[in-house]
Amino acid sequence: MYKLIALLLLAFTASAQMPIPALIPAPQTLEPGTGSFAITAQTRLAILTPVADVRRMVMDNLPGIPASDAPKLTRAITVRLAPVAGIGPEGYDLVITPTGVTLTAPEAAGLFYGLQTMRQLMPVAKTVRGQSIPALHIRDQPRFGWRGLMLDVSRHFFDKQFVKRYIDQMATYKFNIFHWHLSDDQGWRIQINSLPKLTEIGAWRVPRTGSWNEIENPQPGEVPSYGGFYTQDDIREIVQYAQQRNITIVPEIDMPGHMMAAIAAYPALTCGQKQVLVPTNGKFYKVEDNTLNPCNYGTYLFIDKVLTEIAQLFPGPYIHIGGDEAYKGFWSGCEECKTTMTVNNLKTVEELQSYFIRRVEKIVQSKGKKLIGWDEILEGGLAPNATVMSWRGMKGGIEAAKQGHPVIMTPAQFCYLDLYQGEPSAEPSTYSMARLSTSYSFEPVPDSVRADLILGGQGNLWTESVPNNRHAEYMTWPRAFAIAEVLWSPKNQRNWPDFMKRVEAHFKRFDAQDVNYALSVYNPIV
Ligand code: TNX
Repeated sequence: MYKLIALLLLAFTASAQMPIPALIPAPQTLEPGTGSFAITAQTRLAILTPVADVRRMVMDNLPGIPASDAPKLTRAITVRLAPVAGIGPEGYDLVITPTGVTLTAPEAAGLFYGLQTMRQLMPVAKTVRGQSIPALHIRDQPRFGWRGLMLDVSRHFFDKQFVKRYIDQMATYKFNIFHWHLSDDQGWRIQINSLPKLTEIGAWRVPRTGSWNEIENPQPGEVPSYGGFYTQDDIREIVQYAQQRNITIVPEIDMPGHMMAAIAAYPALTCGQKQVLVPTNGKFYKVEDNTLNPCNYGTYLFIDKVLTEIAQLFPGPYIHIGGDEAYKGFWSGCEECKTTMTVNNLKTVEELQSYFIRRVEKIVQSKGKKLIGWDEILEGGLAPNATVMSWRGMKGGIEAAKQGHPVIMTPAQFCYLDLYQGEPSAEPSTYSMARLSTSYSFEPVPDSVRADLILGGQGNLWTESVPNNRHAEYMTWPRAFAIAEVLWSPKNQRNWPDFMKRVEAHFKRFDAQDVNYALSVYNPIV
């Protein structure tokens, strides 16, 4: 009798409709099935590809389930590399029934994302075995090929372990670009063997009080007390770590402005050749001290050396050269620049900046890479093959697309992760506002431009006021959930109330993983 009841109960749970799972980003299509698939000690992985890297990737993402090459497996999780009609390289098809799971994708990237979806279907637990996943059929692929997050490691340094953890979180939410802002005024963070002072001097700063004058005149006995950098071995390790998670790293070396750390190490890079120190965050420093001299051959030799090593370290196709907020006014008072402008018939400092970026583009291309810059590189004329990252709203991106250039949309009001996300008096100090609901309403493709030129978008975490790991996570999540969904899921499926329910479920996952996030979404603006 009891056996019969138990059997009936089992049959009932197996056939009951499970709730629609809280997936972020939402998949392209999801048809709920009946019942669920239980992962038991008997479950085996049938990986139908001989490619060793792919087999390892599958096993890493479903740890504890043994792979088997036995020809007839029952109740198996079958993973196949095979074409699926209508599904591109990052897409996948996932069928879950009570008797088996089949994940099919045309490429390893799609399998990886199918596995991320499977992991999200499981409540967070240390082991995969023992979990049940709901029966369903998902066909999924991203809306955009560029789904990025940017981390500024100059204004505050984030170590290798943190960067890997950040990359893990990104991969879970199907981001595929990690834009690594490796240099800025407040610190140079990547070892360059041919220019050792960049990290011996440029990676370290002395906290100061007072005005910029004191920064120019160091006091004897002061020692650097804040800083850090990645060795080239660290970089190679992180590049490989990201590659295993379908994440391409886009390194950024910001020039000609935002260069004070490099200038502190090599003062000859500026017109005045003045000795400066690596500045601290929030302290006054003269911006004209942070700008390279675009009119001296030595500057281009320096850039060539840096980009030679950058190109060797990062296998991805792009190098980001910054280009934002350069203090160009200073150049018109520089004797060398007066000559350069006359000889090259450059009428304005904007044209001089464009001359600089064009020369840098030639260097980037000589290393086999493509140039990306912030939207200021439009001023004075775009370099011929540049990709533009639009941050001052969408207008720079629209203008670049009209000129036929590829664009990444990252307008500050939707995509900046360093801004307030709730009532400022209840939040860590920063400036301006980007609510979760605002980030969720971001639409990367404006009317009036060729949609194929909009590669995608990204969230940017600037860290002037983000001093540590927990704070970086707090600023990133949940806004990066919204950006992940904007960049992956179909536009017409966006649904704020449903998204908020799923955000709640993912907060619980983060609690279990000890990842920090902001609850400020509940915090009304007064
Ligand atoms: C502008 S966005 C900057 C950064 C700052 C950021 C602060 C951009 C290309 N430049 O240098 O960190 O604002 O939100």
